[in-house]
Amino acid sequence: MQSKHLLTWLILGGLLWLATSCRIRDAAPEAGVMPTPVALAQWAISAEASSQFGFPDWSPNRVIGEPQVSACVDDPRAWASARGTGLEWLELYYAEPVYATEVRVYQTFGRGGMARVLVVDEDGLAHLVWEGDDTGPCPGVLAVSFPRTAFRVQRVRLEIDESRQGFWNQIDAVALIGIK
Ligand SMILES: [Ca+2]
Repeated sequence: MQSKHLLTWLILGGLLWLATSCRIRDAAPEAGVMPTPVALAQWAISAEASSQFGFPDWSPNRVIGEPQVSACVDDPRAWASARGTGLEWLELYYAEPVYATEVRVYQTFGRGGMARVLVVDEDGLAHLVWEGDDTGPCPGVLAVSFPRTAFRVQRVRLEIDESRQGFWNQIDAVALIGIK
């Protein structure tokens, strides 16, 4: 008789446990399975430009890595174009592809020529994320924030119109921020 009762209680307990665990699973599908997004800030690992004032000083290689210049000054550790008077571009490459949310351009001389910022998807298509007049102080950072891209980004393109100020717009470093 006692063992019969025990069996009944065990069956009831088992059913209750099943019902509870099913409810938990329904309420939180995939819980604990989704990978945690990781925000990543990167410095460029290589760079190319439309022109360069010199090599290796003032070349696009001088935009690789973290910022080095802390004043508004002509400094060979930043990129400078050959002429400082016309349309130029600078392209930066990054180690990790990310769903991009921000680009930061560290400018250390003659700020005012930045015209467009684009992020490039994995098919090589460039997407405009900023266009305008860059009126911030020198030295200073143009920080461009935008909704997280639906595609992964490993390359940033800057378009610079140096006819705006008729002078060199030197760039020391460029950061790409996004979700890995
Ligand atoms: Ca630099």
